[in-house]
Amino acid sequence: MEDELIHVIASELITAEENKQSIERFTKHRYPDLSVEQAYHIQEALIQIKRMEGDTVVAPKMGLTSKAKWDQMGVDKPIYGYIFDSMRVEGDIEFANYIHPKIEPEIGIVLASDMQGPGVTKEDVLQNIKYVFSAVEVIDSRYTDFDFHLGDVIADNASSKGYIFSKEQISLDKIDLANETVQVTINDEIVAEGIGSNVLDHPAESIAALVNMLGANGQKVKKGEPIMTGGMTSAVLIEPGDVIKVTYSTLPTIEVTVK
Ligand code: OOG
Ligand code: MG
Repeated sequence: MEDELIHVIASELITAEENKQSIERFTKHRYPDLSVEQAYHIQEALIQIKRMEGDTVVAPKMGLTSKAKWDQMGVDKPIYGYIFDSMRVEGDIEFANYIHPKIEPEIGIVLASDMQGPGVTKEDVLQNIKYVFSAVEVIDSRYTDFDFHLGDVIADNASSKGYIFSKEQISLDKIDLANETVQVTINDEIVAEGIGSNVLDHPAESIAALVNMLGANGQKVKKGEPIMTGGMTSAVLIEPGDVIKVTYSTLPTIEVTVK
């Protein structure tokens, strides 16, 4: 795929985000053969545009790491994207900033030292965890009705748009990552429930997958980056007025309202 075309697609995604106007997935008519490799080139171009506009990358993130998400989205491979400084949600979730926001409960991990793949295992990651935190991701696909194929969602930076992190840092000896449970309520009604092992059997496996995917491009995962390991449940649409409560078995509870 030519550089110019990569840039055109990245720009269309940025425009959709800025105008809060969803677009048709590229694989539907225009680029039915969009490959994973091409899609990551588009994602890189999109990240570059955001950087040039003055935004800062906070961390990579993993996506599509649980069967719940695969079944919901019709896609069955883990992917990565990036979160930016401007995406941090402070106070309420402002509905007007999004096209059609959904929330996901996630386990976050910070590494103690840099890691580079290939060949990194879950065990390697478990030896190198600085601390764990709880997260709520607010995803907002730029595609109409969240209708996308793998290439589309990779190009779209894995639907990244918002995130809330717990302030407390939990040390690894205080938590059993695979058995950590989560319950999401909206207006006191249970809307989703999950467990850490939903995430590629173990959230540390998700970090290993990230390290190995980035390693294939000669990139590291850096110490200190707050990395979301992927939704533990299917994602839930939210609406103005919703009071969201995400309760974990060990990690800090996160509560937020949609305005
Ligand atoms: C892709 C979002 C991927 C996750 O945690 O699975 C992601 C989507 O479902 O729109 O962030
Ligand atoms: Mg996510």
